[in-house]
Amino acid sequence: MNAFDPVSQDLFTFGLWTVGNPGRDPFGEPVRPVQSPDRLVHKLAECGAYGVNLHDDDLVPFGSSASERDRIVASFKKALADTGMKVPMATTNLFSQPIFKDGAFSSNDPKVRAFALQKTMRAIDLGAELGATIYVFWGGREGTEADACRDPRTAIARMRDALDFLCGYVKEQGYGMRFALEAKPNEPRGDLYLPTTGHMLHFISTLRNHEMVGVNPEVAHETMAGLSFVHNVAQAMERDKLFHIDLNGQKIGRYDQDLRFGSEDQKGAILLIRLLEGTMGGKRYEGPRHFDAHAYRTEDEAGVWDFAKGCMRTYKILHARAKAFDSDPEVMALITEMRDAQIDPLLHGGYSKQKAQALKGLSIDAAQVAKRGLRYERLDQLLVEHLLGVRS
Ligand code: GCO
Ligand code: MN
Ligand code: MN
Repeated sequence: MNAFDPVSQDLFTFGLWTVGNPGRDPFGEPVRPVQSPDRLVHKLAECGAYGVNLHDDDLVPFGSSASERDRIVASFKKALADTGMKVPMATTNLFSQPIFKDGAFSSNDPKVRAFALQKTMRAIDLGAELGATIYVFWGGREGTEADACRDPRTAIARMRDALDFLCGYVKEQGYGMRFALEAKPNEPRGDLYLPTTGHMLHFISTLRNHEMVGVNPEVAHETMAGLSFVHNVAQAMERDKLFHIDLNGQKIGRYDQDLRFGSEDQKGAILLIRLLEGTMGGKRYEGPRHFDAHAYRTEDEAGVWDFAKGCMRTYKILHARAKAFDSDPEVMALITEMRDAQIDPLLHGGYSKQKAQALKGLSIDAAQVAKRGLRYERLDQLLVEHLLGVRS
């Protein structure tokens, strides 16, 4: 066993839809056979994962009878018990079925909105039965191409109605679940409502039960929007709103690639891990490290497990590199917080008349302050050298 081989305590999770992805894309047919959920659980456990997440339809095919559902769920529970695998997160598929072609919660048709609520309540029940404590909402089809079809304010208000209702449902059932909202700027719709984590954070603050709702940011999605993923995650963490995370890899300016974690933008990935693991200081993220990615379409089944192990190993390797970076004395000296006993107290704790007077009275030599070189070239080079493994 190698130090970077994953173990259950690392809290790595995969969606059934990720390692179960048969490689279908808009231009081509599947390239791999579909694996049963039970087999995926066994294989993930062998790879060292902690758990598995699912959409309702990943486990119980859409349209199954009640008895089929119970048989499938019982067999899946046995696979979980046999392997010790957990289901920390569950979600609803509100995008595959034709009824959701123009959205689910935001649809103009009340029947579609009711169907979406019905399907989500049942999927929440399934998640609760499997022990999930996080419930993700990704509005796959909540968007438009023909924007004149509805007032976007109405779409947002409908999504609020749905979430207010479902929070109430979870509370009444006593499930103790928390919701995590996942943003994406586009794909499969031309434009999706609430396109980034920042939009979600504001939307959450308008919900009746905002304390039980946080975010599930995804590397690929913020990168598609051209944003810094680490800044988005940090904004959520700063308010204890990072309830879940979707890790993967993505090139900027592309479709949603969902590549193996760390296969692109390794610098972004190490900065993210410094934040999540707290190697840079501050509170650590304690939730599951979930990979929402899939193997290249070139792969057979063996390649899928290479992919899964790769995601987890890269995470652990980058974690080790992040620790080394943050305990490097030269790095620590470069990023030591500057202190000023006279000024610091004036900058915290909000407004007071005295502070305003004191601030106005300070004499600061702007030209002198501006002269100082900040040595960020050296700092960033150190980060690159740690990343490349030439400094330990
Ligand atoms: C995507 C999304 C999905 C969601 C998943 C769980 O772009 O396809 O990232 O993979 O994360 O549906 O909500
Ligand atoms: Mn995702
Ligand atoms: Mn995605």
